[in-house]
Amino acid sequence: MEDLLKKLLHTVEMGKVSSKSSYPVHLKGQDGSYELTKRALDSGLSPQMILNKSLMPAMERVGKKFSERQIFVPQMLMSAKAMGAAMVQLKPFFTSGALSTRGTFIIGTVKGDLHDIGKNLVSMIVEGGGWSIVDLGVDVRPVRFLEAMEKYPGAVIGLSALLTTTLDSMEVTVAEIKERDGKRIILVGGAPVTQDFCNRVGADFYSPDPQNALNYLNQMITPQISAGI
Ligand code: B1M
Repeated sequence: MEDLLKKLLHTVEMGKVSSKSSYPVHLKGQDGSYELTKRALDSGLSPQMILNKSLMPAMERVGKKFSERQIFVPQMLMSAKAMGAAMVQLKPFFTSGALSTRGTFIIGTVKGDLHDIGKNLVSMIVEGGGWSIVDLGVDVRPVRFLEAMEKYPGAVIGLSALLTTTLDSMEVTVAEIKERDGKRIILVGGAPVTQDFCNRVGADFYSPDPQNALNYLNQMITPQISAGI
């Protein structure tokens, strides 16, 4: 089991998507993250363990190597693709429990930011917790959040950002949403986001990870459920 998790970590770090992909050359013909994740699930490893022991550490390593200029954007992109292929296998495990809709969650990565792996994880886990997801994608201009909030009254809005430079964009988005509807609940997250930032820009909740985001959403509706609303 331990070997399989290590192999998957290495495979994502190297950017090997599936057995058919020819990149990277030294792993040609071998299984990619798509097959290895399936094998890990088939052998009884939990999706959470696969995320914690292989996929997230792989992204950490990729980020570190990028900072140290050992790799460049194309390699980082291939690792992201390998991570995405692994997430395709994990998705049914996170989302299959959703029988009822507790509410609607609009989520997107803010303008200028193309990172979507964290956002997709949050979507999967919140969806698995029984929420309907409206995923606006990446590089989302504030006006698109405003359009979505008109279309889904009462929906909670989630903003993701991975770049320190797009924190400004998140701040503008929060301001525009609050200007349109001061009561609209906004949840913010992503690596450079902090509780201080959340407080400063006037968002309602900061979550460092998907599970906290789901807990917050669920505790928000609990009083309504217990009041029979
Ligand atoms: Co980018 N990148 N990248 N990148 N990239 C980082 C973020 C970076 C830290 C790498 C580094 O230098 N060490 C760095 C940012 C530095 C900074 O701003 N401080 C960086 C940079 C510089 C860049 C470019 C500028 C590089 C360039 O072009 N020169 C460029 C920017 C493009 C753009 O967005 N405009 C760029 C591009 C890319 C790729 C496209 C190649 C690719 C993204 C592909 C994709 O997402 N489809 C990529 C990748 C893969 C990374 C790293 C390696 C991995 C990111 C990731 O997916 N992590 C990243 C380094 C790192 O994170 N260690 C890096 C795994 C993911 C599960 O974690 O997204 O943090 P994360 O999400 C977490 C939490 O943050 C939280 O939950 C998730 C699960 O725990 N969370 C939320 C996230 N959103 C949330 C929302 C919530 C709640 C919680 O509520 C709404």
